[in-house]
Amino acid sequence: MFFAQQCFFCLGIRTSILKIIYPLRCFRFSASSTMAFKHKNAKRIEGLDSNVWVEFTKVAADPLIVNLGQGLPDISPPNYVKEELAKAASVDRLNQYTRGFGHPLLVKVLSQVYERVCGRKIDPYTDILVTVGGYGSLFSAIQGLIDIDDEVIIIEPFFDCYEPMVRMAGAKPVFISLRYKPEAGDIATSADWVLDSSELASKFNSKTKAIILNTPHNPVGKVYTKEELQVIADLCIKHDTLCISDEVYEWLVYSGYKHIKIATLPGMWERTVTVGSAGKTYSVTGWKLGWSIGPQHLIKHLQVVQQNTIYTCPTPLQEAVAQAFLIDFKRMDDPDCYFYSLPRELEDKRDRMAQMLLKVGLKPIVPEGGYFMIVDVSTLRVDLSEMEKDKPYDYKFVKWMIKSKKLSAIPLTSFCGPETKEQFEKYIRFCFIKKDSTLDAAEVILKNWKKH
Ligand code: IK2
Repeated sequence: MFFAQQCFFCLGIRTSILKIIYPLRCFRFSASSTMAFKHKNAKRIEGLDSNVWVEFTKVAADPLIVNLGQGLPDISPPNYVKEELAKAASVDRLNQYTRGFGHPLLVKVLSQVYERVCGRKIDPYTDILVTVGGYGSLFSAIQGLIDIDDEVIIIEPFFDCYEPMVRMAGAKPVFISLRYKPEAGDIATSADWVLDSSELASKFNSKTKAIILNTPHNPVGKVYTKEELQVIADLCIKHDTLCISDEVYEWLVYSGYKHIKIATLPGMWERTVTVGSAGKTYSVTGWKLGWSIGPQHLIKHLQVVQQNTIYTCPTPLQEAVAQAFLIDFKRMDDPDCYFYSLPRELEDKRDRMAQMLLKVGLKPIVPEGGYFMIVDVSTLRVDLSEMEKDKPYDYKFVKWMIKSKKLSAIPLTSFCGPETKEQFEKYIRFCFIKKDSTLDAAEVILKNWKKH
C-alpha cells in the first residue's frame, strides 16, 4: 500500500515536472529554431540570390523541350578526349591529388600552346593557374586582385557572373554598353555592336582597378578587332588598370575574323589575366576545368585564393585535357586540329540558325565568334499578359516560349545591369552548338509558329 502510494506520489511529481519541463523544452526548441533563423546571409552575397542558369535550367529540364538555352553542346566531344579520360582513370596515381596550381603535364602543354599563340615565354609554374572552369579563373582573379571600393568596368551585355563576383569582392561594377550601330546591308552582325571610345574613357578614374573584357563575346558573338583592343589597352596603360580578359571561346572564330589576345598588345602582358576553358575548347563543359594565364606578379595572387579555397582540380581531368592538348599542339598547323575543325563545323550550324530565324521573319545578329546568336523578338506578336508583370519583356517571352512552343532560349537582360534592361529586352539568345536533329526540331517549331 505504502509502495503503491509512493508510486502514485512519484508519478504525480513526475507528471508535474514533465508539465514544467515540456513547455520549457518546446520553448528551447522554438527559441533555438528562431535563433537559427536569425543567422542572416553574409552582406557580401546580399541581393545576389537570383541566377539565370539556376532558373532557366529548371524550366527547360523537360526532355520534350528543344533546349537552345544554356551554352552546352549536345554534339559529341572528340573521341580522343573521352578516351584520354578513361585512360587516366585507369592509372592509380592519377586518381590522387596533383599539384595544387595545376597538374604538371597540363601546365607544361598549356605553356607550349600559349607561347606559340602569344609569341612570348610563358613559365608553366608561375604564369599559369589551373582552375575549376573559366568560372574558377574569374573568381580567383577577382578575389585575388580586386579590393573593397575598387571600381571594375564591365561591358554590357556581359557574362552574368562578372557583376556578382565583383560585388562579392566588395567592389563597384561600372557599366558601359556595347552600342548597336548597324551598317548598311541586309544581315546584321556582331561587328555592329561597338564600344564608344570617349564613353569608355569617361568610365576610367583613379579608383578603376580593372576592366573585364570578353572576346569572342557571350552573348553577342563579337570578336574585338585589334583597333578596338588597342583603345582598351591604351586606357588600361594610361590609368594603370588591370584587364581580366575572358577568352573561353578563343578558338571559336568564324571565317573572315581573327581572335586577338589583348595580352599580346604592347604593355598589356604585365597587366592582363587571360581566362581559358577546357569545357569550351573541347566541348566538355561538364569537366569544369579552366586556367588563368598572366605574369607571375598577378598569377601569384590568384594562386593564394586557390590554395585557400579549392586547393586543387581533379587529376584525371587535368591529365586527359593535357593529353588532348598534346595531340592538338602537335597538329596546330594542320586543319584537322580540333581548334580549327570545331569552328568549321559550327560555322555551318551558325549559318543554318541564322537562315532559320530569317525565314520566319526575325532579324538575327550573326556572330563572328562563340556559339550563341541573339535575335530581336519584339516583332513577334505574342500575348504575354499572363506572365509575371514586373519582369522584362525578354524574360516573359522566353518563359512563354518554353511553355507554349517547347523551345528554350535565354533572355538577354540576364546579361546586363539594372539600368539597361530596357535597352536589351527585345533580344533573346539561342545556342547553336547542337546536333542537326536538335536544330531540325527547332526549325519545325519556328516554321509552325510562322504558320499560325
Ligand atoms: N566565361 C564565359 C564568357 C562563358 O560563356 C562561360 C561559360 N558559360 O556559358 C554558359 C552560357 O552562357 O550558357 C564561362 C566563362 C565559364 O566557363 P566554364 O564553363 O569553363 O566555367
